[in-house]
Amino acid sequence: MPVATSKADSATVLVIGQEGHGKTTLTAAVVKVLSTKKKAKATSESSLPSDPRFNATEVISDKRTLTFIDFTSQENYKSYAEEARHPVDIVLLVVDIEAGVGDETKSQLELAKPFIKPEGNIVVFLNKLDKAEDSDQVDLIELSIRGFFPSVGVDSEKGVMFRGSASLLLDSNDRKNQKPVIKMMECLNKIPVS
Ligand SMILES: Nc1nc2c(ncn2[C@@H]2O[C@H](COP(=O)(O)OP(=O)(O)OP(=O)(O)O)[C@@H](O)[C@H]2O)c(=O)[nH]1
Ligand SMILES: [Mg+2]
Repeated sequence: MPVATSKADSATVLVIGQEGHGKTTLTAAVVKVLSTKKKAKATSESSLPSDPRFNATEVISDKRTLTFIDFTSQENYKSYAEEARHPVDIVLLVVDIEAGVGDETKSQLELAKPFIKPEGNIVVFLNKLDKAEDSDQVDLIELSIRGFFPSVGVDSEKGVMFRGSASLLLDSNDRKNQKPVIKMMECLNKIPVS
């Protein structure tokens, strides 16, 4: 399998979001989807220095090596973000659409401000779609998240949003559940890194 080797071919993905919104489940869903593809492999070993504040999952494909950083607690995310000296290429915000968004979602994004680029290296996964009442509800949540973007220096129309259910993907092999995560991975493989 050809493996990405140059700097431009690797990207660190900071997985953020409120407690219980599905960050760890989504990371596991990514690993599940890619393990079924011959051109990718996932490993819990990463090139990042080991840090007890997060678990790093490296997803290696012929497109790019993506390292997902999944914090073990909100306090650990806060302390990591406040140091603001870590190489982060993409910010992945996970939002539970049943719980919705509020000031806490805004604070999550504001903590990530040192890593957010005006070009829009933000990707949002609107999770727990199985619990959505209807698509209008999800549209509203998407709009409110976009409303927070200017406070972190990004135009509200930038950033890419996906809608899906990480736990449904983990619990079944229905390809319909995999689609949003596959699309999100395609997006993460294309966002420019410097
Ligand atoms: N219904 C439903 N439940 C989900 C989905 N994704 C995750 N969950 C559940 O939500 C709960 C929290 O998921 P986690 O992945 O642990 O959330 P987290 O953001 O990593 O939580 P912390 O690390 O504690 O902040 C678990 O019980 C998951 O099974 C989903 O798409 N639908
Ligand atoms: Mg977690």
